[in-house]
This record gives sequence, C-alpha cells and structure tokens, in this order.
Amino acid sequence: MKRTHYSSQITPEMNGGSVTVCGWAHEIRDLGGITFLIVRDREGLVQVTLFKKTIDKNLLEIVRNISRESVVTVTGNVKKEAKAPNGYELVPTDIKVLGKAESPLPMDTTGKVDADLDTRLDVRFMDIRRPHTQAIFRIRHLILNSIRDFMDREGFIEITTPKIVATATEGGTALFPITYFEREAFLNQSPQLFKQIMMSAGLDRVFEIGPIFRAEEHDTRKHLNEATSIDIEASFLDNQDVMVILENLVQRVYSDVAETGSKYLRTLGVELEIPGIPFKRITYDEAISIASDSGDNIEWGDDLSTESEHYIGKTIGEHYFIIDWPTKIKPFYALPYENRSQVCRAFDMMHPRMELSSGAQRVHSYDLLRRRITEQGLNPDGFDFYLKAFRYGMPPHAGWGLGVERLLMTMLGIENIREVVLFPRDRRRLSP
Ligand code: AMO
Repeated sequence: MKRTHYSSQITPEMNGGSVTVCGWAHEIRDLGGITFLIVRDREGLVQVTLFKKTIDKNLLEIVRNISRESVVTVTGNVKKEAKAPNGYELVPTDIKVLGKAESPLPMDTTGKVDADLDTRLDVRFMDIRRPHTQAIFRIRHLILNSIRDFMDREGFIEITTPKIVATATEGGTALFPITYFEREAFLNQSPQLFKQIMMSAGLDRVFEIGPIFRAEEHDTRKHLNEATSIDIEASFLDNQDVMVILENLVQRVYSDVAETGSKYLRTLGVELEIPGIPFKRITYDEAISIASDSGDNIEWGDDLSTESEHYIGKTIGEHYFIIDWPTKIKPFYALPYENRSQVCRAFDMMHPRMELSSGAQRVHSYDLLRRRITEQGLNPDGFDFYLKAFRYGMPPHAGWGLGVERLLMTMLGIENIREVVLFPRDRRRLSP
C-alpha cells in the first residue's frame, strides 16, 4: 500500500475519490453504530468512519483491535461531511496495521494529559508525535532554511569545520576531552579559529551551522552542553558591518517564519512580532550604568550577571546590541581599539531575555594576536596552525556566532532551552 496523500492534501472536493493515508492511530472511538479511527500523520488528522451497518465486518474487527499509537495505513473513499474535522471523512476499503504499539503508552499524545519535561525527553520519539512539540521543530527547519537563503544571497559560502580539535578557542569555557588514538583531543567549542583561517584562504565570506560543545557545569534554562551555532566570518568588513548583517538576518528570519510557518505558530499559540531594525546599540559602560539602577553594582571589567541582563533587557524591551566591551573579558581574537586598548570592538546581540549572539572585529595582525593570546594566559604554541594563517597575508575581518536554540526559544517565548532541542545534552542528561 503506497501513500497517495498526506492528511493536509485531502479536501472535501475530492468527494468519491480513493486515497491511501499512512500514520498513527491517534484515537479510536467506538460508539456502537459507528466507529471512528482518527489517523494522525505529520501534517494533521484524518477521520476514518466505519458505519456498522454497511462496513465489512473484518475491517470493523481490525479497527476494534488496534492499540492507540499503532502505525496504520488506510485506503478509503473521501466523503464530504460537514460535521467531520476537515469537512470530510474517509470510508475505508482497506486497513492494515504496519507497526503495533504496546500499551500502556509511556505518555499521552493527544494533549489531554500533561507530562513533565523529563518524562517527555525520556520518550522523545513519542513526545514529538504531539503536534505542539513537532511545531517547534518544523519552525526550527524554517529558520535554518531562511538563514541559508539569506546567507547565500549575501554571498556567504557554507563551510564545515572539524569538531575534533587539539586546542581551545574560547578561553573561559571548559572543553570536553576525548581520546584520539594515543593522544588527547577535545570537542570543539566554536568554529572560531577555522572560520578565521578561511579569511586567509580567501573565501571572503563564510558561514557554518553546526554543533558546539561547552563543558559548562551550570544547570540553567538557557545553557546546553551541546548547542548549535550559526557562525559567520567576513573579510574587509568591520564590527559595525557584521552587526548590520546580524540584525537584518534576525528580522528576515522572523518575517520568513511569520510567512511560511503560520500553521505551526497557530499550533503553538504564538503571535510573532517582527523586530524593527536597526537594533538599539548601547555601550558596555551604559549597560552597567543601567544595571546599577537595579542595585546591581558591577565593577568595570566584570561580566554582566543574568540578573543585570534581565534588568537591562526589561528596560530596553526589544532586541539590542551591547558594544565596546572591556578587552579583558572578551576572547583574544577581539580587536582592541587603537587609542584605548582596554576596550575592544566586540559586541553582544541581546534579546530582552538573554544573549543571542556575540561577535567582533578580529585582530588580524600576527604580532598583536600572539601577544593577546599570551595576555589571556594561553600558550601561543598550541595555536601554531591558526597563527600561521596570519603570517602570509590576512585581511581585516569580523564575524559573529548566533545560538540557534536561543533564537528559536526567544522567538517562540519558550522558557526552557531543552524544549527546542531534539535530544538535549545537559549536566545530567546523556541519553537518549
Ligand atoms: P559565544 O561563546 O558567545 O561566542 O557563543 C555564541 C552564541 O552561541 C550560543 N551559545 C550557547 N547556547 C546554548 N548553550 C550554551 N552553552 C551556549 N554557548 C554559546 C549563544 C551565544 O551567544 N566564537 C564566538 C563567536 C564569534 O565571535 O564569532 C563564540 O563562540 O547564543
């Protein structure tokens, strides 16, 4: 039996026509004279109606024995029916069970019984059968499509860099060590060094969408130990230029999702507000001054606490940039201002709830870069492969990294980052 239609492709106008649908037995309701089998596929629900008086007794027997969530395929005739959910029902001519589901089920898929997040993550395959959860991942797909399209139009080339590496890129956050034959290696924290090397390679504008690994101990609602980052790097552009690319991208992604994802937004009960551009720019000094109004006294040179971020976010109320960060709290590759080297050309792009992206114009002078690596307490010898690319003609360049999960969760107003990852990796969870 070959599927002829997804549920969403069937219309009442197809009255009398024969179709074959495939999906899961969402619900079976036996009302005596009439039995309903609701089949759920990726796109929605189909009501299969069996009239006791006229239906083949074998089909009725099959349906009465189907356990909920079993995989079935149904061939039947479309019958216009105003009372049915989509204005039609299917009168079956053949029903087959392709994959029997055991009962009881580990969780409910109809949305009638709530399950906590841990239970849902333990049986994620079943959780994603729920239209609500599936809608999140359908929107993620639309976001990534939109980003790829935007990047392509802006002249960026998609690259893939290694995830098994020998050195750290982001001082500060810890690395996951792994055994690489007889040596120790690490899971990469960021494509940073490789995307910069591509500037020396002359690719001019590159982007990558890939995993980043952070061995951070903290257990919060916005941190993962394995996240997905959208990274760009572009030659002959400065920090201002790549900030403009970033805000344009965010706006484009929102409008694309509003346009192509309305069905999923409705399922999630989300009304998207497309952010206006340009995003507000405040300096780090202004940010700590706003935070001090909340009673949080940040010493110049300290990072912003989560509480300060929330307070500033509430004050500003929309996406914004924090620019001109103290050099000492940004990575070695951020370019210090020439006339005041304690401040650098780095920025963070913020949603009122949290940081979404950080980036900078980069140091492109070999000598300065070597010095900055040492000043940050790292050993330049470990960066030989990276530094070499700066010795034979490296253009000025800038870039940023944007967290996919944070973009998605803030767009949809979702509280916990684990909701927007298929199989989250956090301090406690390594399976499934
Ligand atoms: P940064 O470390 O700020 O910058 O990371 C960039 C963005 O990636 C996301 N992100 C995370 N999301 C969830 N859980 C985590 N543990 C996590 N860590 C990071 C955030 C963050 O803003 N190399 C630089 C980028 C650059 O300068 O180009 C970097 O990695 O959304």
